[in-house]
Amino acid sequence: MSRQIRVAAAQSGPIQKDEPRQSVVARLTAMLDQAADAGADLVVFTELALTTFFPRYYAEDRAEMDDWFEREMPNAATRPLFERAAERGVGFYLGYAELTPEGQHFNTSILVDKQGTTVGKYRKVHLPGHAEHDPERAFQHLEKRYFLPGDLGFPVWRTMGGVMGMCICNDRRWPETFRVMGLQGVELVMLGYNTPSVNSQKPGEAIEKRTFHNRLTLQAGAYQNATFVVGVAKAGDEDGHHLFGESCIVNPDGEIVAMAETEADEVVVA
Ligand code: CDV
Repeated sequence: MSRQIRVAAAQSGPIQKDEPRQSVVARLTAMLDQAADAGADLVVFTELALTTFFPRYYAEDRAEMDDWFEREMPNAATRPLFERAAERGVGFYLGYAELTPEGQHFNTSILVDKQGTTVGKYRKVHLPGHAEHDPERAFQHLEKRYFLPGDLGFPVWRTMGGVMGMCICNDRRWPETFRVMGLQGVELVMLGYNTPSVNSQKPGEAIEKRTFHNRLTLQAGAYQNATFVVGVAKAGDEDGHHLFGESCIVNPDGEIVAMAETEADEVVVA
């Protein structure tokens, strides 16, 4: 039986430190509308899609960072996105920083179906960076300080006409991420990323090598597991720190079938 799902990669342009959640959600909702107008069934947003990439900032007291986290989902700020998606009959993947009622912090993504019901949750397993301030680096990347490693594994969900999987950014660099989902018959893997254009420990590394590694991991993950992969960036300059774009949709032959051309909010569909 042939099945067709139209998927949109909704790349975010930069989010500055003081941009309120409401404004970010309005940007995401506008992209969701654009995707729905193009006939999309499913929209993939990025990692930590509601805020700037805050792990670049150091706080001695970790509790000072709790404002970047969501205590419930949906919440007052994000409800308009959930409502619009349900109105338009579009599912979505959304990355955000999760603070649980037990006080645990995770780098999380959720999968919401076309009725607006959250059907899946994933918590990032491969946390890059470091836990203590590191003066030797060109800039900080403190994911290991602010997040716990994900405790949900790499499940797949049978929803919206396919077998769906989720992962987040650095996860793409480990083959087992894709393989564990591949062994469960995954057909579409969604991944949001915030990847600095500069290597904080090797500032001379060419951007071409970094974007090559992005495409290499997404394309290999797709081909080796006969799955579609949707990789979605937050791109552009955040507070002087550049993140590369190149959000793309890869088919099970490992070919890129759609790619963003800008470093701004941009929707590409396949
Ligand atoms: N957000 C990330 O996980 N970023 C990493 C960087 C630090 C290498 C990545 O794999 O893109």
